[in-house]
Amino acid sequence: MTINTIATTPIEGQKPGTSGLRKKTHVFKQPHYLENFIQATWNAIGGVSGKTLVLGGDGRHFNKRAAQVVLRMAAAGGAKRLIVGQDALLSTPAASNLIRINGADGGIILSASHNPGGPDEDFGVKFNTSNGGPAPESITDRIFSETQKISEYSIVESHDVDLSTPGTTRLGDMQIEVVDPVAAYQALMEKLFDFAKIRALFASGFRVRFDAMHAVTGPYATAILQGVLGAPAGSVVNATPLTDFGGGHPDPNPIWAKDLIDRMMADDAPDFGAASDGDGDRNMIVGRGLYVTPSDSLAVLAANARLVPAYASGLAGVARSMPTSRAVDRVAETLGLQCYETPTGWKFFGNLMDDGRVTLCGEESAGTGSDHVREKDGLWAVLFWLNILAETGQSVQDLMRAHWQRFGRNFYTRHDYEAVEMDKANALIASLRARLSDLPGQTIAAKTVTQADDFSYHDPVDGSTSAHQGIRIAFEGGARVVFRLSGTGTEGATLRVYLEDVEEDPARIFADPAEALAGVIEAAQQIAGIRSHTGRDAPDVTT
Ligand code: G16
Repeated sequence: MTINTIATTPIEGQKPGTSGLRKKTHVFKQPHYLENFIQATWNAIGGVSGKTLVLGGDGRHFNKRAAQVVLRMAAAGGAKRLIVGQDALLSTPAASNLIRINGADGGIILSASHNPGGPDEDFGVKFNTSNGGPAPESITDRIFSETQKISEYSIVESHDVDLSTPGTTRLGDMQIEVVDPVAAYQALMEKLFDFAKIRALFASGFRVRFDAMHAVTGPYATAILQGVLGAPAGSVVNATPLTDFGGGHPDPNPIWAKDLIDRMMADDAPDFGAASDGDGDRNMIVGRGLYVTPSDSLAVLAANARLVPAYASGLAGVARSMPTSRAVDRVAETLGLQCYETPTGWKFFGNLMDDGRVTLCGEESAGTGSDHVREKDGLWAVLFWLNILAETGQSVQDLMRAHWQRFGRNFYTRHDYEAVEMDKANALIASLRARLSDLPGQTIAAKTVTQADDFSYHDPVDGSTSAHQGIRIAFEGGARVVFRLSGTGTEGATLRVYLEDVEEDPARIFADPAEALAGVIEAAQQIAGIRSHTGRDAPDVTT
């Protein structure tokens, strides 16, 4: 085996964001770009000599090529064993599971998640640690610092390794195991849920439509929903992973999964609709005639967890990211559970789960998960819902209505202003920050501010602090707005405005969300001066 040591120089901008390093694909294809980042990752974790790694990706353009580079660099670094999904495919939760069940030291996931794919779109690389979860900030900071001082990388000279068939092979001293991407994940789901009940639900004529959005969950959903659980053929649509996701955004929300929403709002809609994203960690849940917000979905799973075999003995606690609505807080309070509020980014849940403090976690950005892996998990959320529906015999509509009647309702929406010039977005946030201490007591658009701060998170497990995680403004009566800049975009800045209002009056809990939120939307506009700062009259995406 010949190991080449290649001289290189630092490349600017290799700072991992909310979830790994995401850039335009052509940026990743530049000479040394991917190699520098992978070598910096190896350097940041003390090398990979003698280690076991997991590798896979969401199948987007450049996935297969990048996987070959990672394989050769893992072998050059002296890795002992590398477990890779067939055709270099693995959903993010499946990769997390493989890391955990194989006692691997970590893994590389090639994905830009819900961002579009293709030569002119996005690519990404994430590093997960031995608990199966996204690397915490302490490690991503180290990776970034290594990218700034890198001078060489090592790579084995070899032909492409054949990843098209499961089996074992070698690259130099490194053993490569090509595995079926679905098998271990499917086995895990069978342990968590009552498959017999869900099978009986489908056998009774219950209809589901799962939109895989031409992304990685296609094979998983087809094998589990249609293969094992007996949903009729055709229940899983857009099921073949494509390198450009069919030209769409593989982002399961009412905008990018509009086709599913339209079908679920039709008179002959199926009983249950769901979608997942590029790498299979996000989910969208839709009932007949009703879209369930991710925040509500988390609350419903928490409230009904005892109906599911894996969680029948109760939850240790729950967690949500700060901008996620406080619907789950109400459930936690009623059930006597501890509820944690973390910054945006799944990596912040890892410590809480490892420490046994929480079982369920969720985010407004369509992510829900539990301690079965250390990533959010799209298909898991769908099976969780199906298990609850099978157990209760209720429709999604009935379940949601009963939930709001019991716990009250947190109306919620998110407005995204995309590709805003970076300096304008920064100026908007800086201006809000400068006024935080003046805001409490002020009445803006008929809403009185009770509290305003820049969220800072103190991790109760490792004692670390993550500051400047978003501007929170709370109003009398329970409404809230949060402003933050996305950490996953690849073009300019994305301003996210998270809007929430609370309704406890049973006579008003079925109101139209747009009407219920009109007041807080106006207050947010006036407080932040979105129009004057960005020149935008309306958000690009409302979810
Ligand atoms: C990633 C992270 C999530 C985060 C989301 C949005 O999701 O894993 O934790 O909530 O991005 O982050 P931001 O608001 O910074 O864009 P995914 O599905 O893209 O990996």
